[in-house]
Amino acid sequence: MRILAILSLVALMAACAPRTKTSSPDVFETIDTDKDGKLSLDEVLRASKHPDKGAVKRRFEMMDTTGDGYLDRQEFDVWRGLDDDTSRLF
Ligand SMILES: [Ca+2]
Repeated sequence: MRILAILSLVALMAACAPRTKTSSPDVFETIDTDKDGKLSLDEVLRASKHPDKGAVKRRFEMMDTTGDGYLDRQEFDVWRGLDDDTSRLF
C-alpha cells in the first residue's frame, strides 16, 4: 500500500511538478549505449559506479514507475531530481 502511494506521488509529480533538476543530455545519452531512447537495467548497471549492484537494481525498479523494464528520460529525470541516492548511482 505504501509503495502504491509512493508510486502515485511520483507519477503525479512527473505529470505536474516543475522539475528542479534535469539530467543533462550527456548523462542519459551516455548511459543509453544502444541509443534507443530508454535505459535498460543492464545499461544502468554498466554505467553505475555504486558498489552494491543489488541496490542499483532495487533503485531501478523504483524508478521504473511504468513497470515496463526501462527508464525513459522522464522517469530518470524525476528521480535524479528527487533524491540524492539516485544521483549518487552515477
Ligand atoms: Ca537503451
